[in-house]
Amino acid sequence: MRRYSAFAVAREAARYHEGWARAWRSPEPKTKYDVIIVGAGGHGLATAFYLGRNFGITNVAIIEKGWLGGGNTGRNTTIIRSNYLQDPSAAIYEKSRSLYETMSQDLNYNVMFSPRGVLMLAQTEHEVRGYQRTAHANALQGVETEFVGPERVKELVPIISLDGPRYPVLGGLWQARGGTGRHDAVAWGYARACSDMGMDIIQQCEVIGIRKDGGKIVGVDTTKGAIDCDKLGVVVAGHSGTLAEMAGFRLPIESVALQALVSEPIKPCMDIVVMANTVHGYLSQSDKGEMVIGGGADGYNNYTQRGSFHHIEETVRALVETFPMVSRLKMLRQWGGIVDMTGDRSPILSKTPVENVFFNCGWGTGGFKATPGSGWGFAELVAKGHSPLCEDFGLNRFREGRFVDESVAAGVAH
Ligand code: FAD
Ligand code: PYC
Repeated sequence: MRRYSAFAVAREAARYHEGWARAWRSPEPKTKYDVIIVGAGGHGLATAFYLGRNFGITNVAIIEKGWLGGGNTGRNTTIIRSNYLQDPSAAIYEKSRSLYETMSQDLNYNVMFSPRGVLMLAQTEHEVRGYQRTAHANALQGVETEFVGPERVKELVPIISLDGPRYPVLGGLWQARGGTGRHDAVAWGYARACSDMGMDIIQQCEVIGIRKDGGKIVGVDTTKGAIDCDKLGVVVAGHSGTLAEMAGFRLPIESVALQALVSEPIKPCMDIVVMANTVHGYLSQSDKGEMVIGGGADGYNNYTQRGSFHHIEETVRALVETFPMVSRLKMLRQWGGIVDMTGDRSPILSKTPVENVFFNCGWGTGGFKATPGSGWGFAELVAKGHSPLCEDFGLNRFREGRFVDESVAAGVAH
């Protein structure tokens, strides 16, 4: 793979950009791989990358039913933070946040990580207490956050109205090293590096069956034929329940649509990310100037990758109270993704009842920020059978009642 650099950009500019190579190969599947990863979202690709980079396992196929990064990876609002309450969560999300800091250099691909800071507004007394508790927990975990008062909130976000009629702003949980990243670039960067290591990324290829022999994985059936493997990692977010059914067990997961929208581009007006979890709305400004707005999840299970008007109305109505300027914006686009929700709102990174089949799912509404950390830990689990980062996120926690409860603590109250 030829390295991307300022020199390469200048050279290609001089010859009409005709010398760029394709970023990744599109091979036909081989008959057998050491490891198959199902799902070329950020988490699947990151898993494959760290299998190669950290464990030297490169006879790997990543199988994707659509196009790589076309699932939730390309549909999220790109918020990156690690201000979780429970220790196992803080460990994996902080590992992830720190990997984002060097990701562009590690992948030789500009993922536009922007550590502009993330502020979670406290708009009820309950939220004030909750976020103060999280700030204390984060201090013990080595995660830098602080609870700030309304004056500091106004300094950080001058366009905010502190005196909302329903929910005045009482303070906020501030993580200065949180921020955003370009979600497609994360998938593309990992894909390019995986392809460069000799891994096969097979797009437009749906896994339709999982073959076992004596309780052990043998391979998968796909729309491009049967492919054998020694180990299988399933990383398919909202479709995890379907793949688990193919493998012969059930997962404690529900799939719902979560949606987002963007406004027309406007001049720079907000240089941090703000989340207003009580009213279910979050806001940041993209480099193009669009206001990126996230809303709530559907209240019923479904597999529809699109939004619904009542959510848009609800989200925008709520945000207008706190950000009156939103009322003057035209909205450009809206979309939805299918998120995989567990009861304790924590992920599943686990062995399964089928030998050498591993599942990585349950990231729900908050897995973009976890992409590199999840890949790092899950690769270790697949390669070695255990991983300190994944230990508390096994399937057995649901049977044994050892939940990692982030359902309200995570501050994404949907
Ligand atoms: P995906 O990117 O969905 O990848 C799974 C892949 O598996 C898909 O490409 C799919 O096509 C493929 N697949 C499924 N079934 C099969 C099959 N049978 N065969 C082959 N391939 C298959 N998180 C944050 O941290 N910050 C945010 O701001 C944020 N905002 C969000 C906003 C919205 C609107 C949505 C929908 C999500 C948001 N999230 C956010 C959550 C985040 O996007 C996800 O948790 C994360 O992207 C999941 O990544 P993934 O790689 O596991 O899944
Ligand atoms: O987890 O930070 C998050 C998030 C923001 C929007 C959706 N999820």
